[in-house]
Amino acid sequence: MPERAYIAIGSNLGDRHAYLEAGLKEVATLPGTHLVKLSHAYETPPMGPVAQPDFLNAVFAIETSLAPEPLLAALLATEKKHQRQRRIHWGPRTLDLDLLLYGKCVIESADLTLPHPHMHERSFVLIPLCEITPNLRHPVTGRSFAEYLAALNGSEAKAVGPLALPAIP
Ligand code: PH2
Ligand code: MG
Ligand code: MG
Repeated sequence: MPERAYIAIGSNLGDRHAYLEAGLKEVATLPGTHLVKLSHAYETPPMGPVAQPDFLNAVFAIETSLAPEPLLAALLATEKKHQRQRRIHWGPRTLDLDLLLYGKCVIESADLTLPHPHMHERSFVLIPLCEITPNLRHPVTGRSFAEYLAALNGSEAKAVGPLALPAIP
């Protein structure tokens, strides 16, 4: 049975818009996969301890018949293809693809934690997520992501326009 998965995409190096569109297209055209929802791109100040350029962030939903682990492997392979280098933890990156949710799956393995353990703390994830699915709830806590977003203060993110949709084959 295909499942709906939510993915956060981000970039803060080089042509950020082009990296987001390339990453989106590659994920949306994986085998057994299609795009169902896509947020605007948002310009967001860097969160965390590393001083670095502003990010472009977005969230999209796919329907996929890939299982969570092969989907994660495909996301990491796509990051790698786009010159993603893992030198600084939480440092600048050309392309970041984070698996947020896979249906209502709860997984805690060495490589994969679902739901994403920090998604409900990050306005750069919650703002685009709530744009595309305002009523979605956290599968473990049952709390809506809109409530998590409302509880954050200083949630700064500016919508900076649409991303080009990949051609649907
Ligand atoms: N990603 C990080 C660290 N900080 N800040 C913003 N605004 N957007 C991100 O995607 C982001 C971040 C590590 O993945
Ligand atoms: Mg990541
Ligand atoms: Mg990330």
